[in-house]
Amino acid sequence: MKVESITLHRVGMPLVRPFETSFGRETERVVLLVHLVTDVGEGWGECVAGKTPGYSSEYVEGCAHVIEHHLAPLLFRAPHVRAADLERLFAPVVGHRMAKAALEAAVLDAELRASGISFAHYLGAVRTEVDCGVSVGISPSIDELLTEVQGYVDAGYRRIKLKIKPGWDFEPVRRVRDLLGPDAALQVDANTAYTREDIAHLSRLDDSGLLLIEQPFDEEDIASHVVLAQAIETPVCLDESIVSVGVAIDAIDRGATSIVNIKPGRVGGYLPAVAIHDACRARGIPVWCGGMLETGIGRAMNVALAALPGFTLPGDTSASDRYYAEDLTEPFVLDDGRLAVPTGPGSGVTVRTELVREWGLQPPVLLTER
Ligand code: SMG
Ligand code: MG
Repeated sequence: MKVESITLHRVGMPLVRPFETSFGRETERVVLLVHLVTDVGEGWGECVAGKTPGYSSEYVEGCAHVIEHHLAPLLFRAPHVRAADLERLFAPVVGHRMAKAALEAAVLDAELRASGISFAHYLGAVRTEVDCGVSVGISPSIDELLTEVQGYVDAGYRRIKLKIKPGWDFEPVRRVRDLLGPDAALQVDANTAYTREDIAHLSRLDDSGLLLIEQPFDEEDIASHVVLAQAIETPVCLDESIVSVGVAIDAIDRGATSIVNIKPGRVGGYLPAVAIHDACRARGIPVWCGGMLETGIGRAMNVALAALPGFTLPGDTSASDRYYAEDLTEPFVLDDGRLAVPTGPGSGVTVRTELVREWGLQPPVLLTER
């Protein structure tokens, strides 16, 4: 297909409650959306970068800049664009995976809508619904944390993930374990808040029977994760570190990670995400689908990805109402702790363009071939 125009929308989405991690507290998500118009139809993609470079070096304005000045021109210049060719087409731009992933999602959406194929079918899904977990932020107090967790248990979530940081680890984790009982699926995510010196301290988490500990150390510090994995019983799972299939294989081979969090935005798109899934599956490494507070646009695609056979653990694929009172698409609603995988062409959801306009933080930017 030929890409005719790309419109960038910056949308402000109020969160139903603040979300606090080891690197900051958010009350609103600023979302960059890309809307592609092609000769065969339209597609939408969501960029997972945050407003600030807190989770990763990428952030909304950086992504918008690299799309406008470096990636969009490559798309406009290509006579025939196919999602499967994008990794090669975008190769002149180093890194910027979240920006590339947003465009890849929009290209895939347009391509699949035009051919009447769903994301799930195209990616290789084997399930019609996926088990859902929920990510619980750092709370002002343990009592408030327990109330929030109980609400998610009542809603039916099949796994709880707690954000941790130094000073907010064993005690909240132990109290949540007591609340949930010994058999409930519970895991923690440190978002790089610890260092190798904390290994003895982190080994105390073994008492809480966790499914895994996610990314305690710096994203570039694979070596310390190897040392941790040898020192504790709790499985180590990498998130931020896994930026490509090559890094995934290296981290697995070195024993740094025995479970992998796959986020399409972090790895450059859904096709690289499938490649990581395949590499993990070939090595007997379970994977699960991470989340970046996606609106229904990204959520629909993530749910399709989470239906692939290697996704054997519940993902951070929670319902729309975990973050948003109103979603930018039809809402994703939990049914017995699961979300249904969309079956319609492309992402299978319809973007509420009136809301995109109404919640726009600035006028949309239209890009065309110059
Ligand atoms: O979408 O439910 C979600 C968010 C899940 O905790 C979550 N994501 O490191 O895994 C992670 C964090 C990063 C989000 S910070 C913006
Ligand atoms: Mg994480």
